[in-house]
Amino acid sequence: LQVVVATHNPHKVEELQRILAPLLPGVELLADDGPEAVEDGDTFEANALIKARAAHERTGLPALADDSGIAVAALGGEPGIHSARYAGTRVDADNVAKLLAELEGRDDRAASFVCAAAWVDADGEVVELREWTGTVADAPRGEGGFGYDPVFLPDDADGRAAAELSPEEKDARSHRRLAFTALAERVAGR
Ligand code: ITT
Repeated sequence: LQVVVATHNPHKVEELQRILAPLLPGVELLADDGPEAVEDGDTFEANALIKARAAHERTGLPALADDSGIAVAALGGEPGIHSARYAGTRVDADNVAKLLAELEGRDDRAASFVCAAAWVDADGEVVELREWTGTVADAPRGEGGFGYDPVFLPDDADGRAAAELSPEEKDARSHRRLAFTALAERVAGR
C-alpha cells in the first residue's frame, strides 16, 4: 500500500518514517510534492485534516498529515497553531528567540508539544491529538531534533532538552509518536 505523507518539513518526514515503519508494516511512504495547502483552520486537528485532505484529493492515495507546535500556558496557548511562523519567518532560530523573549523573566514556563495526526482515504477521515508536557528552558541547548527542541525540557527527560535526546529517546516519548500510534490503531481498527 502506498500512502502519501502530506508534509513539506523534512524533519517531520524523517521522524515519521522512523515512527510509522513498525506501526504500518508493508506501507510505502511517498513524499508529498504538491503545493502547500492553506492551513487556515483554528485548531491543530483542523489543519492536519486540511493538509491530508488536499494530498488525498490530489493523488487519490490515502494521505497522512501532521500539524504540530508548542503551546505555552502563560502565553494563553501561543504560539500553538502559529508555531511555524511565530516570529514572522519560518526560521527555527528566530521562532525560538521570540519565544524566549516573550517568556523573559517569567517563572511559569509550563508548555506542551502538541501533534495532531490525520489520515484521509476514500473511506473517510481520522484525526488524533496528543501532547508531550514539559517546560521552556532559559536558553537553547543540544544539537538534535528541530524546531523548538533546543528549548523544550520534557517532563520525562531528566532535565535534558528534547534536542539533547537521541532520536530513539525522542521517539519513545514524543507528541508525534503518541499521536501517530493512536492514529494507526484507529485506522487499523476500522
Ligand atoms: P508542514 O505543514 O508542511 O507539515 P510545518 O513545519 O509548516 O510543515 P506545522 O505547520 O505543523 O509544520 O508547524 C510546526 C511547528 O512546530 C514548526 O515551527 C516546528 O518547528 C514546530 N515543531 C513541530 N514538531 C516539533 C518537534 O517535534 N520538535 C520541535 N519543534 C516542533
